[in-house]
Amino acid sequence: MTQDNLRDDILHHLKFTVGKDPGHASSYDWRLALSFALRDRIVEPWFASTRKTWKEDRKRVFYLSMEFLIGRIVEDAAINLGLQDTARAALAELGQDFDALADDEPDAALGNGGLGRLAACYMESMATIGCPGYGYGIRYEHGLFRQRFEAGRQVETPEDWLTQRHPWEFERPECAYTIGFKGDVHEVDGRAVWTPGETVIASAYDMPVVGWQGRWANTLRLWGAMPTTLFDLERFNRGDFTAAAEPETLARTISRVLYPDDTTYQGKELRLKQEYFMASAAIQDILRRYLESHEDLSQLDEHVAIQLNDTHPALAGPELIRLMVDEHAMEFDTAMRIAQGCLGYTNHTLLPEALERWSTWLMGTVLPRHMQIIEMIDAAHATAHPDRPASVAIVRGNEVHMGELSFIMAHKVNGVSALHSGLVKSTLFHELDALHPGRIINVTNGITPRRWLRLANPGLADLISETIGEGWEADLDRLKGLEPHADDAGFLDRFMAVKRANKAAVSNWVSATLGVTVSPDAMFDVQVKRIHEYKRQLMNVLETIAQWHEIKKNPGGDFVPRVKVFGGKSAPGYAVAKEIIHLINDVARVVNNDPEIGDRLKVVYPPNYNVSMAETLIPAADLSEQISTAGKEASGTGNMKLSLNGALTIGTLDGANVEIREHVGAENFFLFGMTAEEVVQRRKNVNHARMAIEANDALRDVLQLLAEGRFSPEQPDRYHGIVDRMWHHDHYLVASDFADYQRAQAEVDAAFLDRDRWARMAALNTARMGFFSSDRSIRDYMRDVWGAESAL
Ligand code: GPU
Repeated sequence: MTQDNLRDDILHHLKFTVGKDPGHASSYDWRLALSFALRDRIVEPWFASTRKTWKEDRKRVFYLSMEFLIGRIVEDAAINLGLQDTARAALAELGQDFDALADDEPDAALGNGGLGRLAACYMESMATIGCPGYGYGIRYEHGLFRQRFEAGRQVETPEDWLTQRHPWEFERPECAYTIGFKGDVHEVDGRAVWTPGETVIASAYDMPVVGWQGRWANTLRLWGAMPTTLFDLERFNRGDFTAAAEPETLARTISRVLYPDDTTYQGKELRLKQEYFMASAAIQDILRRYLESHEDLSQLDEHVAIQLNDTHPALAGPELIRLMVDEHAMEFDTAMRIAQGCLGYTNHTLLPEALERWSTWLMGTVLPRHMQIIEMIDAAHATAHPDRPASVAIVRGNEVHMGELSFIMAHKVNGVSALHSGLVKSTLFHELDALHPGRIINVTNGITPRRWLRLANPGLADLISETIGEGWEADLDRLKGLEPHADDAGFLDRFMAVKRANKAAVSNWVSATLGVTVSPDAMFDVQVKRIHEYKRQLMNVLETIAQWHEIKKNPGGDFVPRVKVFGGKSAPGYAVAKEIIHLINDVARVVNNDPEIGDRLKVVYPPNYNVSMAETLIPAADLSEQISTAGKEASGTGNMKLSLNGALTIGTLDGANVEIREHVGAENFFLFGMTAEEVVQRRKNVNHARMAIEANDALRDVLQLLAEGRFSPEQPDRYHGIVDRMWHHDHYLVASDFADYQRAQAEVDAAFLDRDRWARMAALNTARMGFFSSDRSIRDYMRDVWGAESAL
């Protein structure tokens, strides 16, 4: 019955929404028709959820983020609606293959990496739990760039997901707000009046986000920028067509592209405008909705929680105060108290180069009224805390510090792992913490098991359901029920057979797309994440070279066969990260074409790592590389996805690795490297790198090989920069951690040789990862930050 209904609906949409008849429909047309048919089934729960929230006047959560790294939608929606098998069967009747259609969908890549993917997992978990929530972001026309390799170098090309029809969004042109920039501020009857010099329109596009089993659905509202005046008719009539279109072009620029930087900050005017554009549209929308059913704003903080995903949306604070004071005639102090009651701030990094600050000149020019309000916030804080040190001022050294602004505007500030939150308290916001004890808390990140296990790894998901029963997807602690089976040879065989099948699929794909043959029996050793010095892909590739060198010196020796898998993009302007990409590709070329090496070592680096590629690679991983310099990775979330899918981790005591190790057990985790405190101590020795290199023959040989150009014969000096930095500016302590990394890698080899032991360790990883469900994270936020309750 449901299958017949769905089939009929697909046909109906193919004809009346897509405008094609089955005989002439392409797989693109079929995917659209399928998407519309599934979307129809979300609309009812979506309306019901919204009605319930309003009727009961529940506290609502607004999650403000410059990034939502959603990935593909159709399969996720089908799974959460419980319609995947039905859709597969209905499509088969129509001669279509569900998986092929789903694979054809472009990723919604409106984010860079961890921060954006976290926002997407959180939206899905809020919908699963029934937390009344809205996501607010920007509808970028171009998401994260596409990555190609040309002779081993990263080349970026624009991403253009919106050239295809986007069936999951509802355009809401009637829901639009004016966003001002620049201009000046005058006083009229004792009140500030801001007359913007430029204005654009923020226009809403809504996507329903449906939770597990379709019991609840929330809205992700993305803003597109539109011109206030379409074009200059006078210039058009004079024949100056390009100039006539100028206002439109300028306005649309604001939502044109996602900034491709991950954890680095650049003080660009357009970025500031994007941030304010999103924050202002969100706050105007929140206030409009609230005032539809409330007299005034005096109780706003009892009904509204606004979460800042890092400082990028921090102008929401000053914007909220501006609207309350300038438009609603509220006293500044009252407005400040209410805004603080609403706002929460999540910090995602300690890296100084990532901390946002804007010159007072730029802020004062682009947002003159907000600059005044920021100074008022700062002054109010100084008055309330006359003993406060100058170093906590929001405005200092001619810059506006967005971290301090966010901290002072929020009633709760959180880090994203236990270690990170501790460091936020003891280092980054040490002085503010002393003034506001209890404000900083921890909410350890999480991942949605619907996408990262049920969807990505159906073989393992089915095995789990058969073993412990259905329903673990929404109650991930139930994976604990697998523990007793970690001593059951039959279960472990099936567990490893699933892994083997996932590896075989990746091996076929690698051979088809990269032309490299890899054996599914080799260990799949995976490092997938943005390329960054602190994440130390360099250490991994140097160890790869050391391994190659070992085999060359002992060509008849026994080695545990490994496939080193890398995936990830570099920010386009990050020269050092791009050198590392080039090196990985050069090493891959030499190693993979060396007949003496054979299957004992392969290096693969498929280009354009994204959410969809993660869904393919993660279920096939044996080993998860989480090797950042301790104290630098705020949390990591790929570490969780890999461990949940039965990969063992080789990792440092950094970010959430610490908690993963506690949960899966130290005996099921390959630990190495310095602690965060040891890192700080070690750097005080100015000769740390030289001493470590001189004490390690293998590392010295590797650097020598690089210096000689063994991996770049056409340009022997290509890696002199890397070698020089290793000896003299090894800020991320690759050299100092290298020997211990090698020691841990040897232990990994030994464990892998003992297949039964490995299988047991892997299964225990899966069994003990329940804590890292994003459902748990969202419940933490609801209880500790938002004061919100489930409506289910
Ligand atoms: N992160 Br700040 C990003 O992906 N982008 C950013 O701009 C900033 C942080 C990451 C952290 O590096 C990572 O450790 C963390 O797991 C993730 O945010 C989500 O909290």
